[in-house]
Amino acid sequence: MKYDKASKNLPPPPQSATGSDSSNYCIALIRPNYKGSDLAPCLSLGYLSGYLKANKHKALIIDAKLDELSNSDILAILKREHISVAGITCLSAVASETAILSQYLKVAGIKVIIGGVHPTFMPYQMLVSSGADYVVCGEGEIALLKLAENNFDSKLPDGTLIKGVYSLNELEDENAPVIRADIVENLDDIPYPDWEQLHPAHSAWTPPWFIAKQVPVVGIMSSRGCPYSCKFCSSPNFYNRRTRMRSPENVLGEMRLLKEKYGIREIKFLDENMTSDTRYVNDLCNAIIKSNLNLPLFTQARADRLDDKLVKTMKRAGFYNIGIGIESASPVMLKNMNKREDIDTIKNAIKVISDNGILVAGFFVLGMPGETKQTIKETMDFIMSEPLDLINVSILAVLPGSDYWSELEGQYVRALDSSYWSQATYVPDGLTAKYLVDAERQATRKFYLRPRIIFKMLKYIKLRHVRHIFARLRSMRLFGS
Ligand code: B12
Ligand code: SF4
Repeated sequence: MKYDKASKNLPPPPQSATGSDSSNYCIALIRPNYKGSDLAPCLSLGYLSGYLKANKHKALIIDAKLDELSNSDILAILKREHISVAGITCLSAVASETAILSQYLKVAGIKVIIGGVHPTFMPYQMLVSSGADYVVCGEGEIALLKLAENNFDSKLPDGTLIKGVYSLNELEDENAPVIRADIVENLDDIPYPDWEQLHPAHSAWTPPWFIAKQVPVVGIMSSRGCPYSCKFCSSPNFYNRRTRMRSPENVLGEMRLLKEKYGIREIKFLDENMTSDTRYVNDLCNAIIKSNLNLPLFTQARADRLDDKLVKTMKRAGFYNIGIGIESASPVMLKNMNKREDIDTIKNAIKVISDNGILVAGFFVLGMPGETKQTIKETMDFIMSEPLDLINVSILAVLPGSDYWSELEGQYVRALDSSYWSQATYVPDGLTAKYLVDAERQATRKFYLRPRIIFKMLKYIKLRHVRHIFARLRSMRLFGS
């Protein structure tokens, strides 16, 4: 069922509010509203809803960010649909919005369960700040289904607790050990995300950098996890440095569904590190080529997991844009952050992608431990001299779950409010926060304010994204302060 946000003209509530009516939702799965210009379908909620549905439980997805809903709008929907349990998804960047929403729903007597990357790494703090009944640590499919089957109580009839589900009764303080929820080992056993409720063709979805060959564009994932250990990244600790892949047929089935049922015209692979298994990507690309789906594709990959042969196959499959996490052009910095790549490998990957006529996007992070004016200059020179088509330069945000979170403890401000993601909260010795912010702005401006780049970008900008573009450009410090 779909609610109509604009008119608040909600569908009539189900006949029975007792839970016995099979059409009743057992839970609302919610993405809180937050400020920010990038917008992608919330796959977490889609996967959880799809998994519940396949196991005969019905969830209502409420994407408060997409539909610009306030907390009282969310509560109104819950009341009208007679839903008494809310599952909220939470990234660290929305920890405070999540806590406020949870407190609001608790006052109205709603049971609240919070899952996602942030509560996985900060379960105690999340429970305290939000007043939620439970947090779920790790991947949520199995734990949430068990909760649904057990009337949303973590205590099972045999007296044991559902694995990975915690209340304040089990956690004494922030150092209390937690174990993660059980995972579905074979990703093909997880149904496709509940695309019906994610509204994949919605005009508000924005591709990174707002460039697309075709619209509508959405993101999917062919794998979960990454075997590397970059110190600034939280994924290695979330997935325990393991990668699980869906079969090429399974991925292709989802791509076909998105194209044929929902009219999707372009797909972004959101995998942490799509090419970690090059044989797999090769097989997937060959399956895509054979399928004649003809969808433009883009993704992110590690430089050391790309060679000319693979890039050529990726191009034939439809990849027209490949992003690389370059982070820094300084060998010292690459070593410090445990990137396990050298600068020649990175340069070679840029050349291979570019020579094959594919757009190359580079991601850079300034301000990691050891950064100096000299290493920043090396990165800036690199940005201006390499054949990159797009860049994203950001300042290190020390992420819960990343190695730096514990390694740098006491040396950065753990505020996690909205300023955390745009300001320098960790400042390496010898630099200032202002220096980092200025360097970020300067690198972005110098790169983008060139005719070659502007004309190239204009080719890919779609009308439907224009209203988001200025906010994004401001957040990239392309203009404004
Ligand atoms: C798509 C994406 C986005 C999208 C939207 C994400 C969203 N969900 O709202 C956009 C582009 C908007 C985005 C923005 C940002 N992102 Co982002 N993004 C991703 C990406 C590439 C995929 C996320 C995804 O769909 N995963 C697939 C799903 C299935 O996994 P999942 O979300 O973890 O969900 C599972 C569990 O966590 C759990 N779960 C999740 N929610 C719930 C809820 C309940 C009730 C339960 C029981 C369980 C549960 O069950 C799910 C299924 O197993 C990830 C990297 C990655 N590959 O995961 C980064 C990632 C999530 N992003 C990250 C970051 C840092 C950001 C930004 C801060 C970047 C920035 N500086 O602006 C912003 C923050 C935006 C915001 N305010 O929320 C970090 C998060 C780290 C952290 N500690 O929070 C990640 C992990 C990248 C990384 N490795 O560092 N992002
Ligand atoms: S930054 Fe990329 S390669 Fe490094 S650990 Fe994270 S996902 Fe893996």
